[in-house]
Amino acid sequence: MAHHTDTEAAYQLARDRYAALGVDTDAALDRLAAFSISIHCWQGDDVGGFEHAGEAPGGGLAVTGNYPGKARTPAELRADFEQALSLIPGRHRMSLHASYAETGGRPVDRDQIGVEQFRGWIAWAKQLGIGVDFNQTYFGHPRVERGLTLTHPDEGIRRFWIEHGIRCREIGAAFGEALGTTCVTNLWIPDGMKDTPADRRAPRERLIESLDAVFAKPVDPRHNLDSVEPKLFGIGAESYTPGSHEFYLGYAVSRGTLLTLDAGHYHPTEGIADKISSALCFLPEIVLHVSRGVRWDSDHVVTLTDDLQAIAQEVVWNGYGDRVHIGLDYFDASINRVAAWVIGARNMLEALLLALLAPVRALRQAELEGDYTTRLALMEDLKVMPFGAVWDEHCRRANVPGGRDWLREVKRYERDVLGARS
Ligand code: RNT
Ligand code: ZN
Repeated sequence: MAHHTDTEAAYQLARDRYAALGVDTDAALDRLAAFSISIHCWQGDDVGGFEHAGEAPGGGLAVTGNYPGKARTPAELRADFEQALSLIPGRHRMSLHASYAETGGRPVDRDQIGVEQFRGWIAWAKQLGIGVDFNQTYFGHPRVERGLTLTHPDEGIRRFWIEHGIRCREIGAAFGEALGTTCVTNLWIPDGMKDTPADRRAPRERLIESLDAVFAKPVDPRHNLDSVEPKLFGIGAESYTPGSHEFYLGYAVSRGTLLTLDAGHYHPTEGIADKISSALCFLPEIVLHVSRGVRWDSDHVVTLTDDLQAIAQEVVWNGYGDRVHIGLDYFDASINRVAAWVIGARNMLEALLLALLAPVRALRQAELEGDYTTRLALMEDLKVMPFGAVWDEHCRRANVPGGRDWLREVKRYERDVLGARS
């Protein structure tokens, strides 16, 4: 492990290099510390939840791998999450799914859940001092019939899922109120068609009706904000999804909900970075599900790709920090799950730091003057700046291992804690 003085010495050199570019690294670190990432609970147990152990989520969500040590209970999931948090600089949130309800051994169906099933989560989050975001769970349930929920032609099935949606907003508001920080409740449905539909219109019109019923009752926006999440296709829904991008963009703008942009939900070369400033021309706030699509999978662990950097640049360079709720959404069961959390969250923060360390004013000045040569040259020069030294200093200030030292902690946790699970 690098001695603290080495980290600081490297930082001083880096600070001077950035200062020469007109970038204040200390200011960048202060701004980075203010970012709060909503870290998804579902990486910890392969989107399992606690309703019925061991069932695949379905709904086009495929989790592959069987790395040992998966969390089997709320206590284990919380312990693993806390372990991950201890290795991620900053103060972050948890994004929880309704399927993580604690029903105390008796079945409580999705149209029956309420805040009682989430008291344990509220108490835990309160004690940890973290905020919670919430998600309706429209998958992994027998009433997802033919892969359909809120768009199902059967009114009874729609009604069941509408009731679920309503209850989740109430639970979200309870989280927000109890924890003193607004909960964003995110609605995504798996509905779609494997093959060419004969009717693209009716399911969308049913979806509007269902959503309007879910969102009918006003909820105090200080406690809960609603967001809707588009997707273009999924496994088993290759030909049509009623809840597409245009559909939800129109819905969010007309109804005043937030819109969730998931980086894995678009066509392979279609990033979400460029959608951010467009959506925010018409919506006050949006949610990001930062993920990494690889071919047909939308949910690989977030790595420090150009796509991720482009997302962070849009948020930082446009001053959208207050209007964009950054969340993570991926699941990989083929590697240590705690490490998967840590890697993705640290990469998100690293991307934000890279964006904070760019001389935006100089870049934009060159652009305004039509000097695209300078703009390109500067953007490329930035890639070889000593960013790692600034990141390590950030970790040091946050009392979190820098570089790859965090991995040693994960390995120790795997040996001592995860290894004892069978
Ligand atoms: C699915 C959506 C959705 C889920 C999680 C589990 O494609 O991205 O957000 O991944 O809610
Ligand atoms: Zn998502």
